Amino acid sequence: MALFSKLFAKIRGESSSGDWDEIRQALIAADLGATNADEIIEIAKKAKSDEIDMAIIDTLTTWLSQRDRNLAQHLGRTTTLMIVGVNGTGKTTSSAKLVSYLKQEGRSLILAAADTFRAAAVEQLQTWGQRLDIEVVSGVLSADPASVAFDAATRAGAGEFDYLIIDTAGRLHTNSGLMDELGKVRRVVEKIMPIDEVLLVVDATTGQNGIRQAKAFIQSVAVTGLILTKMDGSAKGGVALAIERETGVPIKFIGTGESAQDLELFDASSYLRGLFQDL
Ligand SMILES: Nc1nc2c(ncn2[C@@H]2O[C@H](COP(=O)(O)OP(=O)(O)O)[C@@H](O)[C@H]2O)c(=O)[nH]1
Ligand SMILES: [Mg+2]
Repeated sequence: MALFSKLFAKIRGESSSGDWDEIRQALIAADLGATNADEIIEIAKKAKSDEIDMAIIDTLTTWLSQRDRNLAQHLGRTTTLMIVGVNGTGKTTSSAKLVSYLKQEGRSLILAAADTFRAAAVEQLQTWGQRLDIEVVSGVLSADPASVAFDAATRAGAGEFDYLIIDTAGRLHTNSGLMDELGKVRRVVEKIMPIDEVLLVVDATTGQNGIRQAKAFIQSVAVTGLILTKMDGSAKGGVALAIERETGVPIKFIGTGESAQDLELFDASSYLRGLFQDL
């Protein structure tokens, strides 16, 4: 990512080309956001030349979420994860990736296909279920998503599964009817068992727009963590910093491709180090 390499080249006098404005543009182009880019440049200008790296790292560290990045895990009962977000961000794929990740950790799982709006959505999750050898609870087309989630929770509770993952339909935060529906799914499941995580899936390639969506989403749903997808398609490392600063919600995983293995735990310190590589 080397987001800050250009900045350091200038600060160290290694680059004659490029003025502050050019550096600012580079930071903004990396999806850091204009305000954040300006703050970084102010810090760089003010710090002593041999202390600039540390000054910037200190600041960036305070921008990252301080909340727990570990995925919830409850021994002795099923841990339930609800996957939410805007259409096409990668919710269904991320659900499958979480299955793959948790299976490798030795956990037993069950999936709920609570995106009942499109037949293709249910089929997509069922195909993943077959590939990963995991039971998928689904309803008829246009079934009430809450009833599918309820059935899945009932099944999970009876079957001693470690995890239940509920994949939901894409929705815009501006559609209050659909946002209310998420609340209903939650209430119905919680008649049987608590929902331990609400994971919001955000497409990293949508940059500042994705951040705006996330902010609005987080205001109406109690999101506990983020999955930042399509990081393979985005060389713009700034979005992870910007989204955590804006929302305070920790990124728990990043998606790095379309296959079930393309999921990584978000490691904040190696992410920060990556921004400073290739100097
Ligand atoms: N390159 C890449 N593609 C992804 C990633 N996650 C999801 N996708 C693709 O994004 C598209 C939408 O994914 P899907 O899971 O159906 O999104 P949903 O509508 O939120 O359920 C599909 O073509 C996925 O293969 C990722 O991390 N990297
Ligand atoms: Mg989907």
